[in-house]
Amino acid sequence: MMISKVPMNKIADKIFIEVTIMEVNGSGRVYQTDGITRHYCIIVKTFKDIEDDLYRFSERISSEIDDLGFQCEKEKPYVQTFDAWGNRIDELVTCEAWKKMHTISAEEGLISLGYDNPKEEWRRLHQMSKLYIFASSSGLYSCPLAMTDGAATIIRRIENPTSQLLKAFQNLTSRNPKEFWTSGQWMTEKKGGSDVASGTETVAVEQDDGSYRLYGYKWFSSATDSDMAFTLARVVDKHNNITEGTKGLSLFYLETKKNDGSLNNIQIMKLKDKLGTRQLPTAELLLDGTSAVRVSELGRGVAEISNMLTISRIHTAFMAISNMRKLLILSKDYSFKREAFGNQLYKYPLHVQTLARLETEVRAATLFVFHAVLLLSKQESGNATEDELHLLRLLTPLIKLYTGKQAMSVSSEGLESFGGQGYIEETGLPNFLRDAQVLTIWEGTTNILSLDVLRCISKSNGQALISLKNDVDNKLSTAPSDLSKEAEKLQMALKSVLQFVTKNQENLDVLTFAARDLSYSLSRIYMGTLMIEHTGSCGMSPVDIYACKRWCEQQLSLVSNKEQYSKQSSELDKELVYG
Ligand code: UCC
Ligand code: FAD
Repeated sequence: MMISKVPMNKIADKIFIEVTIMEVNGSGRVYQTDGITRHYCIIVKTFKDIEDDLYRFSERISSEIDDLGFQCEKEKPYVQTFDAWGNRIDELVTCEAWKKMHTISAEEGLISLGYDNPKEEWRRLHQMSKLYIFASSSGLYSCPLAMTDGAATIIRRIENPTSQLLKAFQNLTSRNPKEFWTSGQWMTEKKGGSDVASGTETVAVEQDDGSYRLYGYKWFSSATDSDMAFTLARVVDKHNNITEGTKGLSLFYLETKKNDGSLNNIQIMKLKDKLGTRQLPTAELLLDGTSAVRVSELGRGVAEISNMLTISRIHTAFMAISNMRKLLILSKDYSFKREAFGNQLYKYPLHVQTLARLETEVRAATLFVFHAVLLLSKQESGNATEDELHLLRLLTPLIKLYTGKQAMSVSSEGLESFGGQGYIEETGLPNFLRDAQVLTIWEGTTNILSLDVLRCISKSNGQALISLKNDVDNKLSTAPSDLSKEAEKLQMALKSVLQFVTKNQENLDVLTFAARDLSYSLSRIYMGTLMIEHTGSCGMSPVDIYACKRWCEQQLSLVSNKEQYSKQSSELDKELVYG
């Protein structure tokens, strides 16, 4: 049977690449397509190399990669548990397109770009711009890449790494497809994925040579074909005891295969049957004496692996904006092709209004996510100020949690814009919705990330919020006069959020109860601020002003009413849910 999907046409690709460039640059340029005039921003000279690379890569995406991505969706991975002679082999079988994604990722430097030239402030922006246009066509190969990037960051942070770790780093950041490695990140066990401190039962037994053997059951492993992994386990001391809780968890490095190519005492128990991300081989793994090396101090596993989470959470937000943008481009394209009641869809203001609302969401999200990467670039190149470091720490959970939710609503509306075809598998469209749902779950659920926002605020003694306020004040101080009302609205909303936090700083119960609303409020306020800043810096168009106004029309501060976080509300919530 021939399966055809909605084509990623040249115009769609071009818009995609233009939007990417908009996010990394600063002065004005007009781009016209299908009657829609849009303003984009480019400092061509400074970014000439990046721009050339992005255009070339976008050509490769439309001519080669997009079809491979679709192929990955059609040919799902599976496990061959036994060979013809009954020997247990647990061989993970992936399709040719998936393997080709590995080659492309190395050739295009999708990881190495983030690590070459450590002092170069723009390298992360370059890398992430490529990932932005790659993710939605990658057949979810961007998932192992996210963990690979996180793993490289972990190794780079290790003082005096062993030659084994140095070699792993070289492999993770290689542009040679034969040498390029991917990494897994195994944190989740049956008893807990959010609460790894209570959930982790895997133990590590020290060997005479100082290495360890791991015994346990890893409940989710999404990069099952990876060459290595970082994982958490509890070291068994010489009295055969372990330490419970976070303080008992250490971080381990392991290679998934032995020198002879067999698995490192790992059994692939099964591949998960999932709602979406079906391209991805997500497995349950039994570690039965897996050889590993401890890479954190004893009991510092969670703190260390958090550095990996920072990177993979940023990648998750990239997948969100990449998928939203691609679906929206396809919707816009469809509105010129589909006729109903005698007109093409784009002639109906109500339909265009629906797309305009999505466009506003995607624009705001794109600025939000790219801004975090700008800060990451600064941090890694040693050029970030104290305020910027605090802001990066705060924005990381915010971009992940907020764009994950946006991806769900935008995908749902985006599918609807295709009518019945949005629901039909052969179009390739249902994947957008299926794959969006995971963005709110993996790498930390919305609530867990909201609690991480609180952790960040409390660990910095509130400095993270002060840094955010300074930045918002600074950005809004140059707001164009056409947007002064919106700037004021944003500032009022932030003031009310900060007052709420200050008033309740001693009341952890209220803050914890309000964590999600607080996170949404901060996200919306900061996204509005970035939109105004962006509009001011790239030669305002009426459309940009309109988009800012639209964004600021929504409820910016959700936490102004403290009563909703009272004990009484909590009791009523309970009654409402379980009564
Ligand atoms: O889902 C996964 C992979 C999916 C596939 C790949 C996706 C990428 C796709 C990209 C596009 C396609 S891997 C599993 C992900 N799992 C999680 O995200 C876990 C969620 N749970 C949490 O985040 C929790 O908040 C925990 C586990 C961190 C909480 O644990 P504890 O035991 O309550 O932790 P503590 O005691 O609060 O923190 C322990 C230490 C502290 O440092 P010290 O001891 O110095 O005070 C914390 O400050 O860890 C530090 N810490 C952090 N540091 C905790 N979280 C962070 C953080 N986010 N950043 C910095
Ligand atoms: P739970 O912790 O049981 O959460 C259930 C609900 O309770 C959630 O809504 C959560 O927000 C809420 N909740 C929990 N605690 C609190 C609280 N204190 N306050 C308020 N609400 C709370 N993990 C890996 O380690 N490696 C992988 O490669 C990997 N790949 C994955 C691939 C897929 C497709 C999926 C779906 C998951 C994958 N995971 C992986 C696991 C994922 O990271 C976890 O499922 C996730 O972190 C949530 O953990 P949990 O399933 O234990 O949910």
